[in-house]
Amino acid sequence: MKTSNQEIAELLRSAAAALTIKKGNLFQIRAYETAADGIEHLTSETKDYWQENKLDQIPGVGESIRNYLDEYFRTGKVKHFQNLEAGIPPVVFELLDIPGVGPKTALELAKLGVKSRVNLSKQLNSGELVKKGFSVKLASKITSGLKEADNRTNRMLLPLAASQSRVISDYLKKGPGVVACDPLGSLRRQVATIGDLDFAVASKTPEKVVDYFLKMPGVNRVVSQGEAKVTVMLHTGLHVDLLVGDPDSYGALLQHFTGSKHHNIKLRSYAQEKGYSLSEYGVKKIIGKEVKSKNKEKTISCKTEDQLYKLLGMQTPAPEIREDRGEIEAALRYKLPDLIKLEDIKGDFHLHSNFPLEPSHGPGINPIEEIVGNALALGYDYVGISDHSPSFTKHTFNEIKVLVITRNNYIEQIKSTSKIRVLNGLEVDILTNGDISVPDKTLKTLDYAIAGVHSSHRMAKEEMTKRILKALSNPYVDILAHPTGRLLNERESYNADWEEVFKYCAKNNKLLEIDAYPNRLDLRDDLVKMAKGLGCKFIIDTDAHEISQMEVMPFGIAVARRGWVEARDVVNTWDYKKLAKWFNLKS
Ligand code: DGT
Ligand code: CA
Ligand code: CA
Repeated sequence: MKTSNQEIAELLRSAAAALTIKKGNLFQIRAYETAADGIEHLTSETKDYWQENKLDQIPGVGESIRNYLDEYFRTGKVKHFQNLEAGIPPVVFELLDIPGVGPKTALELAKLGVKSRVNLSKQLNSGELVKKGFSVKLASKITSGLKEADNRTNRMLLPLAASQSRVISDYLKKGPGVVACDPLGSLRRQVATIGDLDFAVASKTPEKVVDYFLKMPGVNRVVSQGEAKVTVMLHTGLHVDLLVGDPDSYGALLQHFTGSKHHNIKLRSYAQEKGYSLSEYGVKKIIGKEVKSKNKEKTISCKTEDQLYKLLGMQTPAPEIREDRGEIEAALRYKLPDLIKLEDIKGDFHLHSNFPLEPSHGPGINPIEEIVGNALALGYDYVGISDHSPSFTKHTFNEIKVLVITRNNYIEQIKSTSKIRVLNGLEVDILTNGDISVPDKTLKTLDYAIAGVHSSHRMAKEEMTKRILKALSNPYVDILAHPTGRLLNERESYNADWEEVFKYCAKNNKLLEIDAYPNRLDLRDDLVKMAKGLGCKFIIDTDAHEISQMEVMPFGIAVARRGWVEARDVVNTWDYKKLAKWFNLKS
């Protein structure tokens, strides 16, 4: 039975597609899609929720879907879904996964004789589909969609990886003779997506720890096994690597298994020049041309990572920056950056409320007062509300103005009674020609504006660069929202000349947003580092549409740290006075 969250989400999406094709109830279709989204973003497995009788805690899953999920976990199928899908060629469901292919297009492709994804690709390349009457424009859209799908890796997002890893660590820590246990690899480096989980354990009895690990609930099969190391696959399909090492050399094991591979390779060759040999088993002194001896006495004790780096005459780089992007050189000069920490954050600026603004994109679900209350509970000094602006296509400029002014007045009232500073912002759209979806005279009434690309992501690089630069040239735009627009495992980054955009931002005091939402994190760490190098300032915020999502801030901090960002580079670590000056607000 397929039980990963991804697979359950697909099950629901297929049902939604079948309903769409059969012209079913729109609310029901939406309900399946919402449930699929909720499940995809869970930090635990749906099956665990089911086993613990907690399906009702999954956001977006109502009673009827709960019953279907229950039937699925009990019997491996959902009768109702099978009935819905009856009569629809199976290839339709296979094609739905391709960006740009919806249920109706998939059905049309099936009717035109497409047999599989591979066959679709063939018929597109040979021009056969278009000859059969398929739209040229759609054909080209699907061709790029297929390319995008091929590049997808389906790596796990950080929140799920972190919560799975906690369960495994908790288990391992109770193992026989376990002195310490740490999750390492890309999770410790806080990479936005995780391939597999890696654990190190310090113990004098490695065989016993390996045996114990193999008995962990959820282990499906052993992929490979040695005396002190083992790789297993869980029922969810996830791979887990375990390495057990001597507590005296645990620092070397931590260092090795944290990686990254490139960092390790560089560090090892540097160590060699200094006369040391590094490995997961420990640090050894090289005498002459050879590692002096394999026996244990010659191994240099190295209980912590700090000892290892100190031995090599350098600072310990934070795990997040161990990517061979200059950190070894900086560590040798004792010039590592003082990376930003979660505690440095004094407020969140990208938050959506349920204020009736008739917005262009999804509103939030909480009233502004609740968001402000939650910001206070999180210990913030200030909070900015940034609803999507009123829909540009459905309103005249004058109507937009009236809606915004109504909201301004409402927020003014909240400002006057709130215990923390409240800022009145909007998230506005960067239209295809670079114009902003809200007129200047209305933008002027706000404390700040975040501008983002929310449509036509597929523009050519030069055009997109021009579009963004034009938007940023608007004097009332303060922040470039979620640059690159990627959605992890879903949508690729859009193309732009980032160097040009960043130079413009640095020169004109435009902030770059690091959107902490875990499937976005779309100002990627490599771009953050480049922007920082060019002198840009940042704002890290959560893009929360529900107050519990305000807790995703650590993922944004992780990206910032991976991009070498210090607290002083991030405006929402500043005190209100300095911040007010930046945004030209009354202090
Ligand atoms: P992932 O799992 O794809 O998200 O990325 P990582 O970094 O967790 O990679 P993984 O699980 O293959 O290996 C964990 C760590 O083990 C890696 O960060 C560094 C170390 N390592 C793995 N392969 C090599 C290697 O070929 N050479 C060196 N020096 N270290 C390696
Ligand atoms: Ca890994
Ligand atoms: Ca691994």
